Amino acid sequence: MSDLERIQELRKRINRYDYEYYVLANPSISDYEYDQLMKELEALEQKHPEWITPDSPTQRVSGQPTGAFATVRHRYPMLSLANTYSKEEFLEFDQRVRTILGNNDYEYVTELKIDGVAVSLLYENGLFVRGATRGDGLQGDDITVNLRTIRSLPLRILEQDAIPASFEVRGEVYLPRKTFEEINRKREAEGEALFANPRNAAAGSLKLLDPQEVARRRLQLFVYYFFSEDTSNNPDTHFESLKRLQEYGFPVNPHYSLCKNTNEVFRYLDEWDQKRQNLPYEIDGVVIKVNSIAQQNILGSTAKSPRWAIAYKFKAEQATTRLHKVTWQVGRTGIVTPVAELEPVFLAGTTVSRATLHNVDEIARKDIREGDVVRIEKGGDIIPKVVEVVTEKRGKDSKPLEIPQKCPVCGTILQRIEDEAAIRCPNKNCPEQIKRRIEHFAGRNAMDIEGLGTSLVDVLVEKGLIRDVADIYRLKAEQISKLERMGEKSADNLIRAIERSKNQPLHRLLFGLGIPYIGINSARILSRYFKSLKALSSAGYEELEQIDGIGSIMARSIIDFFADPQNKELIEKFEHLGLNLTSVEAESAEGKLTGKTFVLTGTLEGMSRNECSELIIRHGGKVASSVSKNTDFVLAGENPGSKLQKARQLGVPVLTQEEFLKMIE
Ligand code: 1X8
Repeated sequence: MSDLERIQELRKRINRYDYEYYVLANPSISDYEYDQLMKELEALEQKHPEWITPDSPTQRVSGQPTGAFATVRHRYPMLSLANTYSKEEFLEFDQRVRTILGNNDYEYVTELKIDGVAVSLLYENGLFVRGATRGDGLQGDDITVNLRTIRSLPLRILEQDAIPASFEVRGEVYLPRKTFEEINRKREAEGEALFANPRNAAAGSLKLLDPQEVARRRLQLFVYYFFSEDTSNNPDTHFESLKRLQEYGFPVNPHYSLCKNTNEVFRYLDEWDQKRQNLPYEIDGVVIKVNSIAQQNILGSTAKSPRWAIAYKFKAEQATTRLHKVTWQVGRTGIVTPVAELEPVFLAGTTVSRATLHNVDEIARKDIREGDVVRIEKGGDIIPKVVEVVTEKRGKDSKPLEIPQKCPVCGTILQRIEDEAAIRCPNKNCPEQIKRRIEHFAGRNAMDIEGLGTSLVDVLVEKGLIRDVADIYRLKAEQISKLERMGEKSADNLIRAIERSKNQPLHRLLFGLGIPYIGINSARILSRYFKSLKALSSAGYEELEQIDGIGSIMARSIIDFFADPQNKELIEKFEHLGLNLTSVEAESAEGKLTGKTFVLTGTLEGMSRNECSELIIRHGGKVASSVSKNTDFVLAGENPGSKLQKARQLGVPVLTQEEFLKMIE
């Protein structure tokens, strides 16, 4: 067999195994055998780079980060669906269908409505050639490189007798709940803003400009439409379309059902309203489609949506309660956020007494007032939100809510931030900002001072015992033990925790400073590069910006931070107080793990990934965020992610936590 023939055979087999693994969740070969095939293919492609084709399984993550996405025009407009929220409304839809068709002779297909991001996928001669977002329905963004990273998306469809020369598939890219939670956990650890729900996270991921980064998000796909201009061989019904998509190797959500009448549709709706909590991904309703394609064509579409399909949306769980008061919270960066103080009410498993009101625009739009009865819900968001005011229950003397002009804590005139609907207290010395900055500094991912939480920070600042983060290190046990609910023992413990924190590695201190846009990872990069706080504080913009992983916004933010005299002074105080201001990494680089690069995946027992990274670095090793040929070991905990798969493909040794701990014993 020639190399070319072998390459072709390997690709076909690996694509088949990917399909079994990612679409059917039913692999037929061992990981080891898979790895051997992949390695062989990689070696052959290295020998003959001119034969690398886009459908090769080695090419899922390819290409350099793009500057922006090209705009593409959809062949057929991507319509949205009309929504209904009740069975009565569905019956009205059914009545319209019956009137237009002039008979009772039709069936429906019901499918789950995936709460994700709609995409269009184009295949030519069986090959995935282009993928796009919906955009405005007529044209969207070309996100082909990002879609290729989705392992269940066929780069080439499974072998068929006859395939149309060209066809389009539509579907929904989504994030399973678990993956979403992992992403948010990681973001929280790195001090990045959390995604409100899996859909936002999926949308944000698809818009990333670096396919490597997209691959790490582990997006998934379900497809639900098939279009082809080759009408000779097209399916007659939507049901057959779904079957065909499955035969082609696409991931089709398995819970679709053929319904002969509206009662069967209702049964499906009730069933999934019940069962949806147990699905590993979020759905926001059910899509109901007329099954026959000929009948779909008779029904046609309006400018906005087809007349042969409708979305039945589930209601988010809601409750009504009284809004006693709106409080305005000042964060560590000065942003002032409205919070609704509610009469406690039970909702979706927990008692709720506060809800976010987002920002001032939101309050104006909903005309929310103190004393109102409001409807709240727990949607995909972590914190419940106020949906609307029950205006019928509003008292006669109710007055519109006043938006504060001054900071509720320090009285400084608030500033409106353009484009963000946010208001901000510009006074960096606002007591509330000071408190929240100190709390952040003492936090788990920063200096990790155990016992110095929200309420103690509040008391210490209010009593004038601390005014900035440096003051923490001047506290005396006698001062603390006198405070309410603090004894000598807890005071001693706190002093010891404070003392210990002086030796925290530089990147934790850097992160703790709360420089805007600097998360724990960028703090690590800076620490490794500059090796001392002094060196970082005197770095110029050009030098900062050229560092791998530090962008121009971060560079600007760092410059601004260290230009502030108060922050300059802070560094001097740290020095006098004996805090560690240098990176010890360089000196301690001799250890059992010297020269070894690790990648962590999954949940570890008894330590966070962050703690584990520090352990590796302390022993002279390095930690990278993605698996490559330069990775020496992948350390896999519980529920490892795609990094494990990648490690296997590249033949990188995978360690259990136990094996890893033995290495550094
Ligand atoms: C949107 C969605 C559709 C389906 C599932 N999830 C969605 N989010 C489906 O048809 N199974 S159809 C659709 C649309 O046409 N806008």
